[in-house]
Amino acid sequence: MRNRLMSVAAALLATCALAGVAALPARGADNPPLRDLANAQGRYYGTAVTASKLTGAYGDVAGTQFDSVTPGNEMKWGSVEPARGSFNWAGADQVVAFAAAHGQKVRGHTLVWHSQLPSWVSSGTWSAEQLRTLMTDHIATEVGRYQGRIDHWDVVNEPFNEDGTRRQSLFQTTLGDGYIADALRAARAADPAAKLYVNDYNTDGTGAKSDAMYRLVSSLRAQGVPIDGVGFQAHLILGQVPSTLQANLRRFADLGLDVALTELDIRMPLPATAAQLAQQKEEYRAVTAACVAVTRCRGVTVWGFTDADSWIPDVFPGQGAATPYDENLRPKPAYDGIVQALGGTVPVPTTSCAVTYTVPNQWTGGFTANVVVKNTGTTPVNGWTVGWSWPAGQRVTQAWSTTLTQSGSQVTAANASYNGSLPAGGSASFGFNATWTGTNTAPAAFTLNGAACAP
Ligand code: 9MR
Repeated sequence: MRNRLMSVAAALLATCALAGVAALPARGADNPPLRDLANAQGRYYGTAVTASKLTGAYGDVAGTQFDSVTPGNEMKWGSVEPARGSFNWAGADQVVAFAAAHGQKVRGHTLVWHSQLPSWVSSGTWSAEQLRTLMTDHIATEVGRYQGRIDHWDVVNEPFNEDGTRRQSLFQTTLGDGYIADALRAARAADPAAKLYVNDYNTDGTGAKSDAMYRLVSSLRAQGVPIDGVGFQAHLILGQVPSTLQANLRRFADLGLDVALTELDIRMPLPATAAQLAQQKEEYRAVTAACVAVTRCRGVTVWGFTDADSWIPDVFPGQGAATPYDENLRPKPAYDGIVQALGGTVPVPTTSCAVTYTVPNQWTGGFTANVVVKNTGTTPVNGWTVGWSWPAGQRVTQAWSTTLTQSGSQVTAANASYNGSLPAGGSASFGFNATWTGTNTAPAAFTLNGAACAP
């Protein structure tokens, strides 16, 4: 049944005085720091740090935004005992003192690892008994030194190959499978309060390597070996975040173990484009949200918070931009993604526009709408998309003077070839037919080129 001509069923005029996004507060400026947002979710948010940089702006961000720090290199065996019996604790001490001064947890990283060993260990010739004693003495010395001051220890790092077999490290080849249990027992003896983890990369989603970790920690638990948690490094690639991440964390948590994302970064080819950084935001959001969704996920650590202090460009030439802050310590879109996953809100960019949405015709099950978008700013807009969300299940069936796409309730109308330019004060119109049921409530707000039309 065709019914009345509706005058202006809904007219929305939104204007704002200032063009573009320049009037917004800087990203992150008006939010609580990540650590507060994370704490409200019962999580920590941490970062790897470089001890020698913990002053000035770098130190400010590290100390205010994060409530856990991991020394990127300073606690590795090669750093703390470069020559046998000759110790250098300066960097490790600095990180632990920084954490104490800023009310932060510390992830101790890492005690037993095939890499960054001092050459006197890696190139020595050892019997099993000799190496086991060296390993357990090393653990006793380092864990003992910081007893009571380290919350989580990555006791064993990267024990697996990609196919789930054991990595043929010095420890594995000399001591056999049992070295992991021995290391965990030595760590427990040296600091009974610290949470003891096994940590690896490419175990973030399900697969052969993750299954191997699952079997390992299940069997350690069954044997009563002291293990508290599993660390998932999460060195990820843009566009390749494992879809099974959350389910994978959950299956480990279901063993009665803590889990944590311990070295998160998301790398991309350089130079980074706005579209890549926007995708990275969504991926940081999703990864952080996976930890929030799993009760026993204790927290997330990013592997360096700034692109200026990331290992990626050195190891993957031509790639980078992997962290939530740029090289000048400005928060990137990824930062907003983390904020959103932790339940915070991010400022919505606004632009100078007015959108009028009228419904001249409505009948049972259908309606016609006209939309006029006006550039109320002082800068010409060349090429536009107008976006809105429909609150009541409406669906477009046909459109004119625009290319219109709908995904769920989300509608995006792009300019046609002939109406794409909006000079200052200029406008364009388009229209469509759509279906409706229940109520035909008009959209509450519109965007122009992704930014809200706001007064
Ligand atoms: O960030 C660390 C970098 O500065 C070192 O050069 C590198 C040497 O291997 O180790 C980096 O940290 C690694 C971490 O200790 C274990 N997981 C992989 C990390 C990136 O290589």
